[in-house]
Amino acid sequence: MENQATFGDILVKILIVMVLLTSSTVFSVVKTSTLENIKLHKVLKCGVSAGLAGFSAPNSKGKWQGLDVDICRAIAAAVFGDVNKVQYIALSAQQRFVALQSGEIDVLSRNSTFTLTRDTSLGLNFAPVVYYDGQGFMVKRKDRVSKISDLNGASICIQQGTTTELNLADYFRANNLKFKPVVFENNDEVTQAFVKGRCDALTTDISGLAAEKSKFKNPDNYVILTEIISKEPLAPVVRHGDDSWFDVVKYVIYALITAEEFGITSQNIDSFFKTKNPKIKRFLGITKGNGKALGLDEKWAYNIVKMVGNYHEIFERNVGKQSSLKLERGVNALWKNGGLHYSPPFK
Ligand SMILES: N[C@@H](CCC(=O)N[C@@H](CS)C(=O)NCC(=O)O)C(=O)O
Repeated sequence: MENQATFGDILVKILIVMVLLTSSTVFSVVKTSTLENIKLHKVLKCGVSAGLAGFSAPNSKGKWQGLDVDICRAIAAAVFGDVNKVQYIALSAQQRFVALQSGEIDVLSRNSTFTLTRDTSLGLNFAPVVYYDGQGFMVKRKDRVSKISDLNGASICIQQGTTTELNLADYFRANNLKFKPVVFENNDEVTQAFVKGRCDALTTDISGLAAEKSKFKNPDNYVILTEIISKEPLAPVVRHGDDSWFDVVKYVIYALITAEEFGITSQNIDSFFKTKNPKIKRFLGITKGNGKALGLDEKWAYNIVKMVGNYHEIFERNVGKQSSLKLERGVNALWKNGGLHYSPPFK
């Protein structure tokens, strides 16, 4: 009997602890809702690269610009109807995920590759890809290197805390090639070392190589090799544990793609208010529901496109034809044009 009572007591205690744990989890989720917190503080804290032309860099007036910056602006347009309510926090490759995990930033929009380890062990969630990339190599034209195998035994400059390091080691090992890594913490150091001849080649995402090349005084003295050694799907990132916020960031990106699919741009969006197309009416918030489902104003998608543009506009002005990087749409075209960008339906 005594034993039974003790067992019963333990059971009751376990149940109490379980109830307490469950309710404290519920409370902590409620307390730390990212969207509510952002609305309360009237600012979105967006982690970006310190200076990566085309993706995120302050212009001569100190105003942040680039494809990754436009993602922050689009989120702010959706949440506040105001693209300026963003605080940009410049982060090195090493610092970026800790800043997100610790709550220093609400979202990381910093040319970060979606990988299994980051998605799981680091406790992060990747939003849809905003730029499909791959790792490449830049060399000096005078060195007459035309393919990666010409770099056997070469010294290669790379940035710490990136996917670049492992890709490089994997590729050279798999192809029986030797190399000497020359590693630095930040981008400027890597590029300067390459320019000053401390290494024979510079390796990173092709977009990063194009960004650095666009800043050189004599870009024609440098060549980006055509071979690509990895997949680098670059995507914004949020912390595990707040699905609603993850949804908001996801659908902001999908809204950019959907707008391009519908042919809606920042310039022509107002002409769509007369549309009879039920899908477009839902997208613009004329037919209500999508805003409420996300915890946003019904005009959230309208505000994004009106204030920031659709994916095509963002791509072209920052990294495409209208920019100094001059990158092709390539795999970054819409699915219906042979590319990879695809949005689920807005219904
Ligand atoms: N996509 C890769 C590389 C990201 C990365 O940090 N690349 C460097 C070289 S392009 C960079 O953005 N540097 C800019 C900076 O440190 O401000 C990753 O997620 O690890």
